[in-house]
Amino acid sequence: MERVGDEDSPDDSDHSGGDDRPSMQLSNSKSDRQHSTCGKKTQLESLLEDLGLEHLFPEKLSLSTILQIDNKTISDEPAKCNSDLPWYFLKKLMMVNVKARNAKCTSACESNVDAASEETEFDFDDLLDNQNSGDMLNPLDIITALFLCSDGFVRQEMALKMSLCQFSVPLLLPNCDTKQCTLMLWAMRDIVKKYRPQSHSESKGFIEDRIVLSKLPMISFVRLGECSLSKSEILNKLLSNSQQYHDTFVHHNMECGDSPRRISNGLVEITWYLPCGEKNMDVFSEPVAVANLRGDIASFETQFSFLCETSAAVFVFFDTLDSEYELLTNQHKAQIFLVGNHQSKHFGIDAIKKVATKLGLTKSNILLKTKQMNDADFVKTLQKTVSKVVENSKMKMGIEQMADIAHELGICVDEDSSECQTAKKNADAITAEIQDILDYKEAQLPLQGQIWKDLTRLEKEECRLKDVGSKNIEEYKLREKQNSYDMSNAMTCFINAISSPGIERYYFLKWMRMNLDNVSREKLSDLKEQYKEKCKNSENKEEIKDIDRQLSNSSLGTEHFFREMGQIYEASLSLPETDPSREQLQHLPKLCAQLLLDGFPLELVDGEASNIPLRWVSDVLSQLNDLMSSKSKILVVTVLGVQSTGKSTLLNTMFGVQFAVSSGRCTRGAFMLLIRINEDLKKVLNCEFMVIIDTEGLKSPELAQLDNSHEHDNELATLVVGLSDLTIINIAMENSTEMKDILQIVVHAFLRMKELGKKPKCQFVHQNVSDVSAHENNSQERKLLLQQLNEMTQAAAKMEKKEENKSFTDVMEYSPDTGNWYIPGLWNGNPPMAPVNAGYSEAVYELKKNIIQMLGNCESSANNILEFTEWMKSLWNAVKHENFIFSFRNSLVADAYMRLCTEFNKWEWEFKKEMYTWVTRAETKINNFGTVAVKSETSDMRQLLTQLKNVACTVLSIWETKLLENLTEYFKQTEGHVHLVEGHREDFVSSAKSLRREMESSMFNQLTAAADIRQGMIELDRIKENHTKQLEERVCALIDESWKKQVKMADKELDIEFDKMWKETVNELSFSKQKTTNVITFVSHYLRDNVSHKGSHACELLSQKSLEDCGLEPFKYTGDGLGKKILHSLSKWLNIEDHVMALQKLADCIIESCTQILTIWMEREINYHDTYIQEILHMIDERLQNNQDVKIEIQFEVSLKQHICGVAARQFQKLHEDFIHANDPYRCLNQNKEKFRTDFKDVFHERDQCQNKAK
Ligand SMILES: Nc1nc2c(ncn2[C@@H]2O[C@H](COP(=O)(O)OP(=O)(O)O)[C@@H](O)[C@H]2O)c(=O)[nH]1
Ligand SMILES: [Mg+2]
Repeated sequence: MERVGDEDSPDDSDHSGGDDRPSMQLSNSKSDRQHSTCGKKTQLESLLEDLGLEHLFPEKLSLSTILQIDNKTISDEPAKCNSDLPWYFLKKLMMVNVKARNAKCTSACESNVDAASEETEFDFDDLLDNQNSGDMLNPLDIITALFLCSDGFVRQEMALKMSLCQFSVPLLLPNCDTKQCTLMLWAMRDIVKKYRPQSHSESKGFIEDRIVLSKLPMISFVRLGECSLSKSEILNKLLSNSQQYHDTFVHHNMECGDSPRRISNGLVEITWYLPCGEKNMDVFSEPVAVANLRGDIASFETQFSFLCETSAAVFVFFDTLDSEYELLTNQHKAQIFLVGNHQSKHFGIDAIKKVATKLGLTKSNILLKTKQMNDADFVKTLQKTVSKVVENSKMKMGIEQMADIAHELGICVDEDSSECQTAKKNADAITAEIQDILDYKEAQLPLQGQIWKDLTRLEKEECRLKDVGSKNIEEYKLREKQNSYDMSNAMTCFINAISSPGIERYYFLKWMRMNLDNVSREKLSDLKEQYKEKCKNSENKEEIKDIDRQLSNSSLGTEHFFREMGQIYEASLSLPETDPSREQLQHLPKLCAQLLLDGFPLELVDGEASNIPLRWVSDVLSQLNDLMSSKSKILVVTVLGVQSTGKSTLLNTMFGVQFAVSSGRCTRGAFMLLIRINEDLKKVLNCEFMVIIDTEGLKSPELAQLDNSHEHDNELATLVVGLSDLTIINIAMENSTEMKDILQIVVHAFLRMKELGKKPKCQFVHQNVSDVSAHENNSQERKLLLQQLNEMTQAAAKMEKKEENKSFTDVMEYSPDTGNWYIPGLWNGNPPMAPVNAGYSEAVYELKKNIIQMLGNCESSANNILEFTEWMKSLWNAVKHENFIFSFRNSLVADAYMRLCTEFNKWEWEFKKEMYTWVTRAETKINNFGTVAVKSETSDMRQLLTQLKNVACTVLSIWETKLLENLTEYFKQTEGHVHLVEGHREDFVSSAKSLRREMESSMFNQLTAAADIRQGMIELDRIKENHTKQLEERVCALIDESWKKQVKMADKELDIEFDKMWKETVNELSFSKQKTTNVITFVSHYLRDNVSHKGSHACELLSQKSLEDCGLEPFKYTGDGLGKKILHSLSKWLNIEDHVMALQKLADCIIESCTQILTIWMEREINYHDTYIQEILHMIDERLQNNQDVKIEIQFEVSLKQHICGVAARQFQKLHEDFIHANDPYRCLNQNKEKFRTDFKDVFHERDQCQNKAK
């Protein structure tokens, strides 16, 4: 269709005037000469060769290549030769640097300048000899070449970043060799724009849409023949608002913009004007797409036809309109506007008239730049015309719809490949089923719902010693339940699709991601609207909570599918190894490992359940290890910060990755991804991969209302900081408090956990600070920050009895001088039309270089993936053990809570002791019941018991009231941050109440037991008292009988007779046998309770040894564990010796005291009571606390308590058994059995003899 070969066509760069024509000609002829020397090489080939890209054509450049970190990443060196240019452009573009297009080789121009300045006598002709030699490459050529060489995913990335920079992006990509062009539909699919048209400006609502789906009017700008107006520059002015000019399109007056275009003629670029809803700011009040064709429409008829078919209007720029008007009259669909320059030499009004009549154009369709007009005036006129078109146009079309038109015109679409189409079909099949997201998740992704949350709870409870024992069965049941689900339709499709070979799976994942985003966006925007509405009125707490839940429920992304996959896999592991449905899933970890290696993120922590699917993640990582060369070293970088403070944006800018950016979802969790380090940097960094972890949903206002929010946030933060070699702490001024809260808990948790043998490095990033003097001005603030961090570290250290940690830097590696980065705001101007701020990109780049440098100098805690996995497991285990601290907002609250606890424990102890004394007295009363001394009061034991119980209730009530009053009093005081725990007040009130209930039932039991014993004893006494009489009666009867029968009773028969009689007596007894209990379990319980607040390490130590095995040998403290680290240093070694000895002394002392108390109890012949072990523990605590001489390590404390409790438990058991033994009426009676038997026989013989004598 095109009539003229490009090589012959005159240069058609847009340029503003004819003045620099000669140089253009010159450069053109130069490049022509070049071409002729190249022989048979085509134009495209020769350009690609100049750029060093020939090996990547066509479409061979992949994301993994451009994302890897190499020498160029950290060197600031400018491009030296043409083959540097594409990489220079890509590097800058990936970091959304708006200066990316200003790529130029330094060698050429600098040498010119240098030469000129050195020469004393210079040739004036040089001044005219433009530096723009033929070597210079037009940025459009570089962009076109890169697009031609890139695969679909790089194209998407480039288009996305270009649109963030507010650069125009290719719509139709030409191939100047084949004359074929391609519609860049896929490439633009990732672009999502937010804007507010006039119609929404009242409500302050906005539209967020994937731009290829938005139906917008398109206005196209093309050139016919020569034109002295710079079309692109005029377009840029047209699109810029008055305060801020921005180069959307590359134009002639830009750096290298005047270099001849070698391959980019026929390129159609597109950009969008999107309003912000401010009348005074918006150039157009409604959104509009603007397309720009490079080159002459006479040479690119296909492109022109396409534009005429798809646009609302086509503006044709020209100088002369002689023969070409047929080209214009052939087209029908779009409105045609003629734009001419009256100032041009070639301008002829006659031709215009002719064309206008032929096309039936009115005056408004013809715009001429007259002599009286300057550029600004002209642009104004143009704006007015375009506005009118936009307002009245019915021709609105999304880019997706343009695909059909493209096909009709023989234009390819970049989505035509079968891989892309199959992938789309597969993805659509899954997402088309989604009606209601929550229902969908329940039906199709059931394993991650309540079951997974229950499993999580179970795991944590087990670790936190809340509920021991039943775990395994319950877990098994839950896994069984998971297995009972057939794999859902959606999951079957999903797994099949990601198992597809080659590039198809990546297309599929991208389609899924985009489809799901579209669905979620739709559902969530409505909920967000409601949320905002409800938040205005803070009364609606419940409703807000409900919307929160819905928001959380309504988010759906690919991570949910992967999460389900993980659960299916984990559940299958509980099946027998040969089970077909288990075998079927064995390949999943490998699949995911491959994806990770290709740069896809893996969900590390599922923030909704706040758990790591450990088996799944470690199997994936172990497969990853197999895929990488086995010793591949890694370094871990994490970003931490409050929700929506630009963390993902920061990482994406820094590493060119694609973490989800504020897509309106409310997710929580941590994702990791891998970035390859190129050969040239491996040595320097001493690692082959960088692991980047992004956290989501921390302190999210939407999630804050949900239960366990603090706990989940704190767990997540602690885990990721612990995992990383370097943590970027992202702070935006407005929410620095929340970040400080989290940091406190992280530091606090670190102090409690033994796992961390290293100090995590951290860097603070302050976003939205743009002043050049930021670093200077904020030194005060930095000091303050550090001071606050120090204070809270001290508070935490004090609570944990680790006072050697005096400052934040004792726990984390941080330098106030080099550890702070000030990053200006992301946008330069007002979104949506604002490009990314160059200052942002540059500042992030500085940070990136610094981070990489720092990592080069750091010793990694985990050297390879396997170690990382192990490290993660043990860290997570520690986090799971750590329940106490995570539930607080910050250390101050935790501290205040602890204080209250201590107070409360005191009151509780007092209460218990008092009740114990009372009960002991009551017991005495019961024991004395029926004896001569106290005969008076009541004669009935049951009556006495009831009486005592009534009194007990009164006493209990008095003490309960007292406890509650204490609590009220406590909350009245102003010191000690009492207000911080106001929220826990109710807990303590109910604690008091339940304590009373507990005491009541325990006291009643005690009284009843004592009464039982006493009753038995009374009966026993009665038996004893009566036994002589009874025996005599019985004996008489026997003797009578034997006389009657004339037989002599032998000893044996007497025995039988007695046994019969005994049995009858026993059967008549009203009391039963007393049972002994296992005291050791009670002791264990109280010991655990006592230690449980001392951190995960303490709990772990405790669970390592059972109490039965404790205290069997004399206590000997070796100081194991603490000595290991510093054994090598002799002086310290000696200190340790001293230290250990001091501890041993203290222990001996405490043990001695305990032994004394125990001995006293043992001598008293009383029954065991729970207060005894509590008293022992109290005493140990007191002694440990009061000791001033030695620092107490947790290992020491735990093992000492275990020792003492072990000894005590055995003694108590004996005490208890002895008591029962001594006080069981049943037993007492039995003890007397033989005596009775002898008595019986004696009486018999005596009587018998008497009888005989009498005869
Ligand atoms: N004004 C402004 N907006 C930003 C800045 N950084 C990020 N954003 C925007 O804030 C939103 C949330 O960013 P995102 O990276 O998803 O935050 P994350 O939740 O911390 O990961 C996005 O729409 C960003 O474009 C910034 O420095 N200034
Ligand atoms: Mg994020």
